[in-house]
Amino acid sequence: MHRTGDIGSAVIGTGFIGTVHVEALRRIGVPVLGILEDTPEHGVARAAELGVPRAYASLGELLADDRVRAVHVTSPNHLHYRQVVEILSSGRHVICEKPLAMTSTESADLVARAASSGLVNAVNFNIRFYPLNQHLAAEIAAGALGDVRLVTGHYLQDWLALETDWNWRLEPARGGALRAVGDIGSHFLDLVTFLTGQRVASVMADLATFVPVRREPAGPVLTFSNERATETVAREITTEDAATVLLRFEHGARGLVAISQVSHGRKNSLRYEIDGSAGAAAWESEQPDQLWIGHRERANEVLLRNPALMNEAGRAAARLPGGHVEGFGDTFPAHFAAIYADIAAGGPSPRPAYATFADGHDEMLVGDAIAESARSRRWVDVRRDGVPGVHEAATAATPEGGIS
Ligand code: SOE
Repeated sequence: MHRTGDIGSAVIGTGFIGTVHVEALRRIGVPVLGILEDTPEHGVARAAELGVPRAYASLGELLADDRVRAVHVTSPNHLHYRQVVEILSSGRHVICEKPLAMTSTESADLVARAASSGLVNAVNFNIRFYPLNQHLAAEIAAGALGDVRLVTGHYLQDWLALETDWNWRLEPARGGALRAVGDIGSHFLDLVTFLTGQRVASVMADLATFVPVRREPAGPVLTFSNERATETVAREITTEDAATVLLRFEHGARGLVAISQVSHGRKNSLRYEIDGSAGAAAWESEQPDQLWIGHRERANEVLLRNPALMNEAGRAAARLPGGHVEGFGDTFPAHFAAIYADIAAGGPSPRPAYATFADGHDEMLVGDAIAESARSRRWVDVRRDGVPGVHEAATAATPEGGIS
């Protein structure tokens, strides 16, 4: 058993989310020994800005640093697979951003490699780690809502609402064949699976591209950037701006979710409502310190996040007393504390609260079913039998990997 302070880490990619990783690692006392960027020069500049001791010039150089025991992968999606393969082969624990890979063939391979390595493997579905979500998952498992019947909700953002909004996620070759579904729909689906304990069994999906042509700026653009480029090029868009999906869960629950990156005014709004036979619960990521609890025969309640009023799982994820609002950035130290406890112990625990590669792969399979359903305009079962997804076939057939 190591102390987390003795486990050296490195972070690949220091955009919006990679920076949150670096800050969260510091908050739990894990040394960030270095970073890797797209070019050595960019790496040196970002290491100086973030106060990180070293910028590695390549993944090979990073993995040659024996003090690094865990690597965080926050690079664009198309790099995840090959970087994670190298990291696992070098015997390092790995925390990868979602989606885990570009296709479910890749993600299945990563699951197999991680399992045979015995190393800790995690996917950054951080939303599980809002303390009230940890609390609610344990309450539902203990029967507080009775049998789960209905799961409804949305994940809406507006940062890609305008034709001048641009990001690498819009390009199928870098972001994947599914965009809104892969980037944020995957968070919703992972979260409700975690909360209810039920995986998605079948889907009926409709995908829409409302902005078919966008203006790509001459230079790179950070996620959520407000900068407007003067020189742009027209680009045809084949990935979805929005999706509506009907869901059937494995133990009979039904669901409905709207996913969009073009909803004006919604910055980062994930909302769910879970109706059970004995009660209901609802939560919204833009007011994350409040959990609504619905009753039929007495007044409804609102639980304000408070370690003194939550169960053990909720308390473990909370870092501040009640009334001191915790948010997005606070889910990362809570998430990483759970992952690094396993790293300190030497390997994955039997049922981790964090999402493993197996969970990340499962979201890829649900994505395959969503793509197939939208294309064929019918209900599609999630294939967990190892058959390559239609999503896979689509990516192979068209170099752009586009779906309409
Ligand atoms: C962009 O849509 C994004 O940064 C996602 O990639 C993250 O996973 C989400 O947490 C916030 O929005």
